[in-house]
Amino acid sequence: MSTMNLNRSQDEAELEAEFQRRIDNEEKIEPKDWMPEAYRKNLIRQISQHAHSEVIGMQPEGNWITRAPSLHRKAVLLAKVQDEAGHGLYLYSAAETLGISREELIDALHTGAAKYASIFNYPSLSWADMGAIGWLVDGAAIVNQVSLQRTSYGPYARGMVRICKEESFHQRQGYHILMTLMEGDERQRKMAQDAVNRFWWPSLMMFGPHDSDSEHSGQSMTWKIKRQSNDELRQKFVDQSVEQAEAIGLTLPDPDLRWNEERGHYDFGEIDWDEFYSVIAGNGHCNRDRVAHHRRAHDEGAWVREALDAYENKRAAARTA
Ligand code: BYC
Repeated sequence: MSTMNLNRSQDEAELEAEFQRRIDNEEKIEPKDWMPEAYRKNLIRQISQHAHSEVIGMQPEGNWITRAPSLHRKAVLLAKVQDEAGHGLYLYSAAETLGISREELIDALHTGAAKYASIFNYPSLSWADMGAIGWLVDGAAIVNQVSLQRTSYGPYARGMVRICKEESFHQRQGYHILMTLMEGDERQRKMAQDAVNRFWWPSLMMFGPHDSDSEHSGQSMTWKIKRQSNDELRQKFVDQSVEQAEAIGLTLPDPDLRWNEERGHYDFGEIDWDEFYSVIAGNGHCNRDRVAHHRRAHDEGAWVREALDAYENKRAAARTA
């Protein structure tokens, strides 16, 4: 190794040690700070996939806006779906602070290079699904995102604080839909139970593979990108959901679910990991439709982006003049 290269790798090692010291001290890393290239790449991966999930996640609920059972429910659902677009915006903006463009991020979604949460590849078949999505999907997202409020990258952590406030409203509106159906007639109660039966297991999959199979967890925990492991967060979600289900008379579709006095947690059955890996590989019920729909909406919005650019150029020209 030449002396110049040796000096460079020594400098790099010192910078990396200082970086880890700041992380260990709970300091936030900000966009202009030095960071290892692998930290930057890992964050772009996670934040952009998080953003894609928010935006693709608008589709299953968007499907029911025109069929909401009352004007009140329609207004609430519309506001909720708009919030998801906002979450996508905060997250894309946070990813952009790491030196990647919005076009590159969207392109990765369209080509399949970037994933989004597996749950959104399941269809929304009934009005009760709006309840199950709000209660379980947003509920699982909150458990994960509360933990991410303490993530080491400043813009991501701050985005999470705001997102969590909105998610609490989302979860309550979902629970309220299910509660109302459970107070209704036999058909309505069946509809609510059927939605929970279909969304329970995919919600548990939202937390990712078991810790022992989680490729990124080790490094992400050292860098405090992740603060709690996939299995820890999944357990927390199961524990909170059991009582909420019981309170309104719903049953969770898992015969192995029971309180474990020794552990102080609920035991639960094994997730169908073949299904999980098949869905994240692109073979879920809705993968192709979700991405095709996003592509179409993106293409149809091209004129808006062009108009914004033209306006910005005009303003810049006026400033120069
Ligand atoms: N779905 O090493 P692992 C919402 C991938 S939206 C798909 O454990 P990591 C809402 C993983 O990406 C909220 N893929 O990864 C919106 C990796 O593949 P790559 C969404 C998954 O990153 C609208 C591979 O499997 N929340 O609330 O350490 C309406 C190995 O996994 C999944 C977030 O996005 C999955 N479920 O941990 C309603 C949270 N799980 O990237 C509601 C932010 C794993 O190497 N993300 N994979 O190709 C995270 O916290 C972490 O990325 C995860 C995974 C816990 C999801």
